[in-house]
Amino acid sequence: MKRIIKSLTANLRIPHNSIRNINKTIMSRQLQARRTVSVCKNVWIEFTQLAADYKAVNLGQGFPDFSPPEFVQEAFCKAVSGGYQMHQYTRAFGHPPLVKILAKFFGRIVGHEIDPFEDVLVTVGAYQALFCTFQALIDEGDEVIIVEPFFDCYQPMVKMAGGKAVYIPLRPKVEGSTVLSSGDWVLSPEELASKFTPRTKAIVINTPNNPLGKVFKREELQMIADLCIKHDVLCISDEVYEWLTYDGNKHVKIASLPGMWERTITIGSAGKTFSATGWKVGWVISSGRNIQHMKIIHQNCVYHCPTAAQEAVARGFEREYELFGTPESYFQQLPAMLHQKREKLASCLQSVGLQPIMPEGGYFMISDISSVKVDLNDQSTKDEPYDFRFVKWLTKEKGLATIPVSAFYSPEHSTEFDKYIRFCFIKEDSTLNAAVDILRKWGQTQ
Ligand code: IK2
Repeated sequence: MKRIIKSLTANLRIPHNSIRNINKTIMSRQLQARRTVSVCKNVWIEFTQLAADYKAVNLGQGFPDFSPPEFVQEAFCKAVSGGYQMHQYTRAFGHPPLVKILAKFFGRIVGHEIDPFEDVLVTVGAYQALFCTFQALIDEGDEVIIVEPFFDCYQPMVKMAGGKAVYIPLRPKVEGSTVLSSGDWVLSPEELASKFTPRTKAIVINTPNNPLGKVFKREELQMIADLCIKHDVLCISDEVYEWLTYDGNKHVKIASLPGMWERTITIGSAGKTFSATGWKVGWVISSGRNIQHMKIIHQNCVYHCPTAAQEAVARGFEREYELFGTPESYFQQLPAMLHQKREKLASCLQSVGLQPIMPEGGYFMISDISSVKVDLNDQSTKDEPYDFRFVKWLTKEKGLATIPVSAFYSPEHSTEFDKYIRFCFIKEDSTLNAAVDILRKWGQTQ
């Protein structure tokens, strides 16, 4: 290529740099597909790298820094040493033992018979479940209502499908007052109703919510369900933290409400369920009428998911099916363990004036930074939202990594919510203690 450019420039008597520049412009114009423009920034990539660069105590990204329970680890080891089949392709839309137990397990909870081969699709984590859902069901010009704060990938995924995101924020019940529980963040029924138009195709909810920790109550879900039925709209319900609820709060599946099975797409994650985020096993459960379209996206992007991980997750669910509701169930033990970690983090944040919003579920806690006085004089971040600057400062200057909460909001609402940061508490006690030490020391210097 270099030689061709040299000979061309010599013959035409023009500086060969300008040919190279023209060439570069043409290449970049051809290279980037329009759907990827404006969706290139990603909070996980940026802040995970920052935490690593500064070797910070990491309460940023949501993953446990401890191993999954023994029974799923053993199931995984057994799978990989169990013969050639576990190392080869399995059924494209889900390993048969896994789809069977998912159908049996969730059929009992939803109160609706679930067909393992028609109504379930196994995906590469909940991420791919979301991707298949948006690609399969959202068309050019469709409107998708997204409840804020929302897991950040909903926005680019709706955009890449050609849809238009319409946002509605959960707000503290009493404006201006200090609200201490995620349960006090609510939707305005009137505001929500006003977001539905003839172009609305779907609404996306996430319960328990990341980052807020809100667990939607039955009445709140009923209000959403009534609007979905009235306007013939789908509900995409991201329930990856479904087993993690505290203080007697109960996770309710919107698919279980009358008239909602046919129009709800429920998304789950083995990564969150069994504390094994690296396995990347997720699923979508819905009526086969909806799943059939997601299968088309799935077969044309990943085709199938790793067999051994699916086998291990199947064994995990089979065990949990038998132990359901007993103290031996991991779905009881994990929230009990996390409850203690939640208390430890909350009391530390309170003591240093970083007022936490107590999560009813999930494994994140957001905290109000508006009363903390720090000198954010880093010029390189001066055009960024306040919480982005704060988190960068905290990581670089104090060695503690967190996540800015405005990343979970649309551009139109992000400035209203840029005085919060998110802490992840599914961490070893030693990691939480290290974070507590940093916060206490910093508190003493204020
Ligand atoms: N949906 C929600 C609500 C999630 O929180 C996640 C994973 N998030 O973890 C990163 C973080 O918030 O720190 C997913 C979907 C994706 O799940 P999976 O890992 O199964 O793809």
